[in-house]
Amino acid sequence: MTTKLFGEPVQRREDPRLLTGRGLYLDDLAPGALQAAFVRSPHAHARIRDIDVSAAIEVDGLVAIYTWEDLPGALAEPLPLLIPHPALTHGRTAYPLAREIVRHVGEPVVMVVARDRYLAEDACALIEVDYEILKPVVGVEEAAQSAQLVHADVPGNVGAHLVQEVPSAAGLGAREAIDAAPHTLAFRLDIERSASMPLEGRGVHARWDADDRSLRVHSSTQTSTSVRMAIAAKLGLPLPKVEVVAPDVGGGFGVKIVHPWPEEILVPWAAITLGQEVKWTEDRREHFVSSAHERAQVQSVRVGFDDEGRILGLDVEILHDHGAYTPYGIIVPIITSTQLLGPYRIGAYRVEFSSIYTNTVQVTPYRGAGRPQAVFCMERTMDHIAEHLGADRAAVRAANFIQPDEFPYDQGLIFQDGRPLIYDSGDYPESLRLLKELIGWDDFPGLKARAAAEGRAIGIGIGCYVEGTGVGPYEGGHVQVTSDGRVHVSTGLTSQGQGHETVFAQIAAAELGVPLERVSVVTGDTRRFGYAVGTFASRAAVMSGNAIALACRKVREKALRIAAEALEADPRDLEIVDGEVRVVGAPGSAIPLATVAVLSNPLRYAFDAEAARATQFAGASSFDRPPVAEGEEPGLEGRDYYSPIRSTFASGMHAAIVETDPLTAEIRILRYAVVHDCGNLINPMIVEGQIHGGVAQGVGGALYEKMVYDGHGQLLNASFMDFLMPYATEVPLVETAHLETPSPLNPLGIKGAGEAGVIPVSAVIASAIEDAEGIRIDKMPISPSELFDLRRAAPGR
Ligand code: MCN
Repeated sequence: MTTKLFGEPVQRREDPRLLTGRGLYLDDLAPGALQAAFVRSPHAHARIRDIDVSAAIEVDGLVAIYTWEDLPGALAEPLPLLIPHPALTHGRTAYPLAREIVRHVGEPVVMVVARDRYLAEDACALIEVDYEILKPVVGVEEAAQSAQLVHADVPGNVGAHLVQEVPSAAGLGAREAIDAAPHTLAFRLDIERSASMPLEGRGVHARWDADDRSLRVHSSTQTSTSVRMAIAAKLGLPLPKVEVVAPDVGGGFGVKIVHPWPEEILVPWAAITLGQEVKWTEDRREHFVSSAHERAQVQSVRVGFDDEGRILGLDVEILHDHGAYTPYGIIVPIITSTQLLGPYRIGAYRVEFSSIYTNTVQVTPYRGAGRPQAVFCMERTMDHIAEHLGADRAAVRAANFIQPDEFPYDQGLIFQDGRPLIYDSGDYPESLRLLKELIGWDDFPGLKARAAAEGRAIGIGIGCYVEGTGVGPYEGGHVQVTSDGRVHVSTGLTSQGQGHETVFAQIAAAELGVPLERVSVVTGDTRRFGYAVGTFASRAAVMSGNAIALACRKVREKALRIAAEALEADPRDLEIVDGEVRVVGAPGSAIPLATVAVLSNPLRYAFDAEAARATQFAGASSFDRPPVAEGEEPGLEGRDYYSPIRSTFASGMHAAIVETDPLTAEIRILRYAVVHDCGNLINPMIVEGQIHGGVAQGVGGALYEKMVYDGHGQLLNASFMDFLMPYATEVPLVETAHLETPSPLNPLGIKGAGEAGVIPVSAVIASAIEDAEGIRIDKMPISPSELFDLRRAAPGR
């Protein structure tokens, strides 16, 4: 690296555009397009007997009505199951429009296209669907025991069942190790159902070019290349004839990785069929009942430990509520079950999960993806052990830590990518030291006693986690220097607010030795970069960051080769500084990168008079240009891919101080501290922003956000009037410290950061409330009224 840009808190260059209303989101596009709307099931489980559209077709401005019967070829088949797994013996996905049976409230049944959304909604309201109501199955424990089936051919509603077991060094199974341990505990931990709530919902717009027979799609997606492949496959189009662009995306948080969403293939199909532009923008109610939820797990723990709190055996059984379908496989419970061990060396471990269908909205990854549940499980276990032993909660954790000299550390499990789960680097004791210092852990008992003397109840909580980030299989980067000296970077993955325009420019500017202002970045546009996986699993920095760095290194080498010839120097004696290739130690001997770009492409002399004069080609015909050197390609550009051998493991520790109101049981977070390690930081300010945003989401998950279903499968709080989220007033100031243990697995030494903030928050807040109240908190989120009830039920209160 030649400049200091890497690691600097550079201001986000996308912010002036996004914060002054100049962002271009899906609904800003094509205002004149036809609009789609959907009739969605009002029942959680029903058979469709008949669909009567006779009244709807009278609506003035109606263009088309489609049901499943109208869908051709592959479009009429169930949506793809994106991540199959051998344990998912009964994976099921929905049809784009319901075929005969609906399995949750909100499932799309009819698509209507009209001149505008109002008319489309009017027509939807006039469509009569005759349903035979079937008994729904709601609640994961009920579904696991019910004779009533969500899918008639899935016995016991069990989609998947998986057991992983790692015996102790002495060969004891987890259950044997627990039985032989000096202390044992058993308890149950629940996390309720929640969901990502990006400001902008899903949305898609499609335009068919009948002359070129090509399709241009905009989608508010986290995976534009995969959406493109799905559309091409489902609509039978050649891949090069389909382009997908993610415009500015107003948040995704996981829900926009599912692909294709039914609307993402139905709207393009309607655009082709009608020969007109068609658009659909999700409304908030649709987001609640027709996208995806997460969390929703019941976890039963048995643990055996010694007098120091070291865990000798851990046995966890998980009931995972999958909702009605499994489009994203069983990635959530797999992540919970494999990431549960956190920063700890556990004697023997056994985890078993069953993934259960219910007549509710499907469950797919939401920021953190199974890890908040895992951390809640492990960190509550640590607290229970500490309480049992009368030990300090931080000390119990420290007694179990993997030590810095033990990396790479093999947890003996198979990770979500099918590879062994091996931690690459970290320093957990140092993280804990930093955290204790930051929050004032050792001074807290004094603070608590003083508060108690004033009649105030305060408590401190702690939570640690390890997070697999930067999962493969690959990501790519393309870098081009043009003859004006500008650097154009593109990568196929998309951005939803993470600041990629800034960080990828920082990487390119640092690698190429050019000023940051000269670098522009394009993401999520299949016209610019066709091969990509997408933005999820905190992978963009590791994957595209390294791919872009590798592409820059190719470009740099080429620039040095070309400049060496022009400067009559050895490439090894050259450096690039401030956009100039210089002979080291002889600053007068230099050539701008812009000129190197001209030299790289003989035809450029025709368009760059100065370069032509300087190189004696002024006035020469286009055939008189010098040849491209053997083995080179014209142009100063390069493309490279990064494909990791396995995931990197970021880590962190959070602590919070809360106060609970003695009368109203209101819970206030007084302080929140984070120590975070995502390897080398590209931009510490952006990482802090990501962490703060994650903590805010975590506070929502800990204290406010839960989906409330009734026994009929109706979501009772499907609006922002009833689904509580924290405002800025409820989110504490987050005090952050960074630790940088570089990953040895990738050239930039990076680990991911995008989900970290949300992961331990429920565990930390539960720990702090428990400390303040002396009452067990084994279920999250917790509201004041629930805390009030717990107080009343607590013995002696
Ligand atoms: N970064 C860095 N140095 C590191 C690691 C990361 O400077 N060592 C920077 C990255 O360059 C990037 C940001 O931090 O700008 C997050 O990087 P990364 O961890 O790679 O995460 P992704 O970019 O892949 O983003 C995905 C992640 C996930 S999985 C969810 S969910 C999520 C999140 O990011 N959704 C978000 N953050 C979000 N932020 C916003 N505003 N909106 C969302 O929908």
